[in-house]
Amino acid sequence: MQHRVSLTQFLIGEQRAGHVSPDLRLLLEVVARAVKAIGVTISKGALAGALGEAGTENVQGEAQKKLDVIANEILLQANEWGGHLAAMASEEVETVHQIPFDYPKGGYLLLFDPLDGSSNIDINVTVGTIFSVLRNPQEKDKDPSENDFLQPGREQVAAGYAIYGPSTQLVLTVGNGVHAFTLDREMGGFLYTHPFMTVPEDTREYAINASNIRYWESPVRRYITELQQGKDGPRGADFNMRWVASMVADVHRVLTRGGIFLYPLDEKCRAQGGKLRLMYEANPMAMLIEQAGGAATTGRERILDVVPQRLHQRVPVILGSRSEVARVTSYHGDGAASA
Ligand code: P6P
Repeated sequence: MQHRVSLTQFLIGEQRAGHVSPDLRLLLEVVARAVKAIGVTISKGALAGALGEAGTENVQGEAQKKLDVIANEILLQANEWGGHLAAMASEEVETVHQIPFDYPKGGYLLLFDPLDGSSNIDINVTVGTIFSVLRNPQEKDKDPSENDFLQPGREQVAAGYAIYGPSTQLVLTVGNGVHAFTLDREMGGFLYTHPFMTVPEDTREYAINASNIRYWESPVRRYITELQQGKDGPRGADFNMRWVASMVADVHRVLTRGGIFLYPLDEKCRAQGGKLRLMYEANPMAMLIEQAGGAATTGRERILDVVPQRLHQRVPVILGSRSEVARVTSYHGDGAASA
């Protein structure tokens, strides 16, 4: 039987190579245990009485699914006591979640979308958990403020996601490439299955919610129209489209076989600055994509260079195969950015 390296062995190797500190390694192990627990609850579906609406709204004004609330609680409770974190921030919680006073604080900030794509839960389609790790700029024993979280994505020390699909996988970067681990349900541990994932430079596959075409800015309308014209159009080749409406699933496909994922600025979300959240969706996914050789922009600037103004800030997201992201971004630079 093939011997597979465990997540723990991988992280100890990264620590010995100087890519992670002992505390960051332990933090990532806690996150891995939390997403295993989330995956177990999700896999039970209706049997756990966990489907359907929670009857509450999150800070985004979105109706929460029961599993949104459950996943959020699992991550908060798993990470409060370990001593690796100074504070946490969640898509489901308006303000910074401070570490209870009777627990020690550590040097990191953890941000997460506990259950991304939860509108897919009740139809049994792939969902995920997205997380980002920053250094705490605050003195050790002071409660971090929201401002302490407002660091550009290039400051992240780790980023990743769990994808709850036919298999449960943990996809992770600590700044030394992108690596994926598959959950061995019998042993209950993540095993190293995908070393150094890379995004092909070119692609013939794109992902966008095409029902928004009338709301897009002209550079995106131009780009998508050219793809739809296929070999008869200026691109001279046919393209395929996928849209799961679960960012983790769509980005995992890009990381696995290439592609370009777009949730661009449109007239519906212009007032909010975009649809997807910068701190715990766009930034971690942008770090993963760049670490895998791809690119990630808002259409106008590199996502990892965006200076955050608010914890739940939203941004346009265009990420994936480098040549396609460069093309769309260049169209925005053609001065045709009017809607
Ligand atoms: P739409 C899920 O709600 C999410 O935040 C992302 O995971 C996903 O890419 C996007 O929104 C889907 O948005 O407008 O297609 O439902």
